[in-house]
Parts: sequence; C-alpha cells; structure tokens
Amino acid sequence: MGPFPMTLTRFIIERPAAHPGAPGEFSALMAQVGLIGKMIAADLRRAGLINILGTTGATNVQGEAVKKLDEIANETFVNVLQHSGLVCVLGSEEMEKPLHLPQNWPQGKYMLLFDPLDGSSNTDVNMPLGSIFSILRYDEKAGQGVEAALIRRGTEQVAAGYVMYGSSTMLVYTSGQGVHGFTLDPEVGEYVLSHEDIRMPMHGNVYAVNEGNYGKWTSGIQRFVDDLKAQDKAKGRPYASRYSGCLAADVHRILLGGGVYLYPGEKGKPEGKLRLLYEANPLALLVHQAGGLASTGSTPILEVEPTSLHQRVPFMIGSRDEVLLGEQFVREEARG
Ligand code: FDP
Repeated sequence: MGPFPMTLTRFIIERPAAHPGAPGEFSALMAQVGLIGKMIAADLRRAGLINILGTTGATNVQGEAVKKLDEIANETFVNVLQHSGLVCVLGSEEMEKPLHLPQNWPQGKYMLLFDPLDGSSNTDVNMPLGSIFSILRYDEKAGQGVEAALIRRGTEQVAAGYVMYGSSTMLVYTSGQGVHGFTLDPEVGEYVLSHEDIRMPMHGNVYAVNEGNYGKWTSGIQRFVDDLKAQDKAKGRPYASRYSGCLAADVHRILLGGGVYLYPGEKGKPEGKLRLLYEANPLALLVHQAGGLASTGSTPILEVEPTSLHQRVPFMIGSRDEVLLGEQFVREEARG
C-alpha cells in the first residue's frame, strides 16, 4: 500500500493558515462543494441513459433555453447547501433573485455565487462541462439587504474555484493562498491532491475564443487575434486555437499550459456575454493567484465595480504576457 493520499478535507485541515476564518467551517463548506461536484458528475455520466438531456422548454434570466441538466445542477447546489448550516445566501445563473436561507442564519456566515453548469451547449454531445463558484462572507454589520450583500467586488471573494467534468472530474480552488487542484478518485469517491500550487506560465501558445464572432468584435480585438494567428515563427506565432465552448474547461487548459481565453464585448453589445459575479470574478481570482491576469481589456476584472447580480463583462484571462498584449491592442484602438 502506498502513502495515504492527500484528500481535499485533509489538505484544508492541515493548512489552517491558508484558509479564511475557522478552518473547520471552511473545510465543511468545501466538502459540500465537493459533494455537489460528485453528484453532478454522477448525473452527467448517466445523462444519456436516464432521459435528462435536452431542454426543459423554459428560458432563464439570461434569456437562454434552460437545459434539463442546468436545472438539475442548480437544484443540486440548492439542496445540498440549504441543509448545510454554512451558507446563508445563494446566487445562481439559473435564479433571477438570490435565495436567502434564513434557516442557516446566524451560523451560516458564507454566501455562495455559482454557475451550476457552465458550457451547457456541451451537455448533449458528451463534451466537458463545469460548475464555477465564488465564496463571500456575509457581513451582518453592513446591514444590507440580501441582494446587495452578494454584489461585491472580486477582491472581496474569500475563495473561488470550479469543478470540471472532463475525462476525469477535478476540483480546483483558491482561498487566496495559491491554487490547488484535486482529482476525483472514482474508486473511493474522494478528491485527491493532484496539482499542488499551480503556477501559470508567464507566456503560452494557445488562444481560446469563439472566432465565429470575429465580425462582431471591435477592431482592437480583431487585431489582437490576427496578431496571435500571424505566420511569424520568430515571434512564436501562430498560436494554436483551442475552444471547447465550456469556459471552465478552456480556462483550465490555460491555467495549466498558459495562453489566453477571451470572450470580448461586441460592437452592439460592449458588455459581452459572460457574467461578472459567478464566472469572471472566481476565475480571475484563481488565475491571479496562479500568476496570471484577468481583464475587461482595460480594467482588472477583480476591480470592476459590480452593480447587479447578473451583470455581464467583457473578459480576457490567461498568462500575463498575452493579457497585457490584449490590453495594449484595446488601448491602441481607444487612442484611435
Ligand atoms: P454556455 O452559455 O453554453 O453555458 O457560461 C457561458 C458559456 O457557456 C461559457 O461556458 C462558454 O465559454 C461560452 O458561454 C460559450 O459561448 P458561445 O457559444 O457563444 O461560444
């Protein structure tokens, strides 16, 4: 028998200094997030067998068709967390309003924002999916309403991460002390530390973007992508294009191997597509902790002042060199 593996729970308990507040509570919360990941992974594995593919017929707050699996994943988050005693407010891509859990008050000092199933166009085609989460602390003294309490800058997150459902299920998180990745061992149902203290390369050779939107982008973004594709071996070009349609999976590749993911604003839609509070902010915190950058093109994502729960934001994330280069193209366009 080999050495006892470093499980997620053991990792959190053995590194109390690296975790916000009482390590017991934080580890309990991460264990619940891990459980949610296992339950969603189990549903995804069997989705094609138990008639839970396809759409529900409803439209969500974003105006997008709701997939059955979106709804199931959202219910999984809510059902697990409402009985946890650890979280007092939940905000989700699939819920127009935040869900206040008075039964968890006063003991539940955390709040969770999440995209329960990221990359939902991948559900019916057996491609990667993710769940993205952002953890905040509820500040009773601030005396705010539930919704206002959730609408906070990215710098105020106490932890963030994602569960990625790919060829294996991985949970990657940061609580402000490095980024750590755990792979679910399906034999024993435990997350085991597989990627400790992930550091992103300063520079990569991959870009991820939905290039079908090229004609809708502003000229700065077009020039940036043209530059990455230039036939210029001396400058390390062209970059390879890799886009799965699942933000968590695309950012995961870039977190490990470097490069840049972007979902820019468009000419008639400068705010872009992705959501600030439960997509951009958590991934920005992770990438920032791993030595990378995340930007709107002109402002660091973590410094964007949020105004509403489902706010969208143009998004550029990855290795420092590529994000700085992207910002340079955006600046040049602004100068005219
Ligand atoms: P989806 O709407 O399919 O859930 O969350 C938004 C997101 O997926 C990201 O995961 C993904 O990167 C992007 O949108 C895909 O959008 P496009 O289909 O426009 O490329």
